[in-house]
Amino acid sequence: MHVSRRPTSGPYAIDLGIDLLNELTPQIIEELAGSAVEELAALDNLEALDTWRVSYLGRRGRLTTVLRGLSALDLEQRREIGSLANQAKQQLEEKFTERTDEIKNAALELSSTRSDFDVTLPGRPPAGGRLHPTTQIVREICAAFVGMGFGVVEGPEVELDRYNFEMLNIPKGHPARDMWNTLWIDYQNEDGEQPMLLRTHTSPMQARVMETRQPPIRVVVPGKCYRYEATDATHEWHFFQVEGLAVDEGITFANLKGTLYEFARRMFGEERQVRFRCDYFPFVEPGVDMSIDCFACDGNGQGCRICRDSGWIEIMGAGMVHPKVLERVGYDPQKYTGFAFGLGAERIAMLKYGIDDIRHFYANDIRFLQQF
Ligand code: FA5
Repeated sequence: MHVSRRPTSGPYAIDLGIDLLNELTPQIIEELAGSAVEELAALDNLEALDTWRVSYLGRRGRLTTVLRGLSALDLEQRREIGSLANQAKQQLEEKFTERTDEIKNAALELSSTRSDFDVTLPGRPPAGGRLHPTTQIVREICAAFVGMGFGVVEGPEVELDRYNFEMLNIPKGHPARDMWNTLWIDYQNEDGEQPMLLRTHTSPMQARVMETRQPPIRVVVPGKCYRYEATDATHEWHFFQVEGLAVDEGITFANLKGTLYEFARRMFGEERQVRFRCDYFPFVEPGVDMSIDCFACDGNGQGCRICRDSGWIEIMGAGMVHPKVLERVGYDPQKYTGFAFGLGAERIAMLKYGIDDIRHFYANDIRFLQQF
């Protein structure tokens, strides 16, 4: 007889208690299948059925082991025993499916005869998770700008004073620092300075992006910000902003207005009107705040809770990038100009969905969250 390269001891021989090369006969396969079918008929629950399946048909099951051992036999034996073993496998699989159905049906019949069990009741749907409303609105805002050719970048939440303030034309001791109530990181460098903080806005990414790229630049930066402030209906101590920055040759205030107007239409509808008013941020000149006409009262204002009778709702700060900011990152302000803007994501969601208190976002009340 042809002697195979396959081991005749090891897992194969141990599982079946025979030497596969010399003792595997058609009779052994018939006996194996016969005892498997007998065992199966005696089983009465799904757990036991699964154990049976693993022990005969599983990866290390007895019949699988026989099938694996076939390659050790010579051609003639392999043909004869192989065909028998495959038939046995098919038979066991069919019997297994039959017995599973029988047991399941029996369980169903039993339960339908019990008076406290109504088989016609609908099942309980599994509780599916979903994205937090802030995540949803941040993605929606970014998608609106991506549709206008902006890329998306992200930056660190623990930031350096240098980027949060100094590179943005706000040196140490400048009164404008009071516009951002800052949470400082409890760490001093060797000069006794406290240089790290939780970023108060996403504007530090303006400098970080410009330092590492050359114009043309068009990016939006979503991210979390932190401020040391008392909370109320429109203020959280942690919230999301989306920053925007565009720098190139020949960018004008008209580009800023056009881009933000288009954004307002994409977020709040085709009919929206926008209003720009002068505002002050040390890193832009001129600086503006942008409002949209109130969609709740259609801009007429009277008795409107959403816009507090004004007809307008402020949604962001913006402006033309200050020449000093461009200089600090090594750009020539004679050659390049740009615009920047920063909006509060939760405030946009509040306007869009009529949410009356920003504190709902992070109170973790499932009744609020599951509405989105
Ligand atoms: C800024 O943070 C500037 N960095 C925005 C900017 C960027 C101006 C680029 C010019 C150019 P301000 O502090 O106003 O500005 O915040 C911007 C937006 O963040 C606000 O309009 C508001 O929507 C949101 N925001 C500010 N503080 C809070 C707060 N405590 N809770 C929730 N949202 C806030």
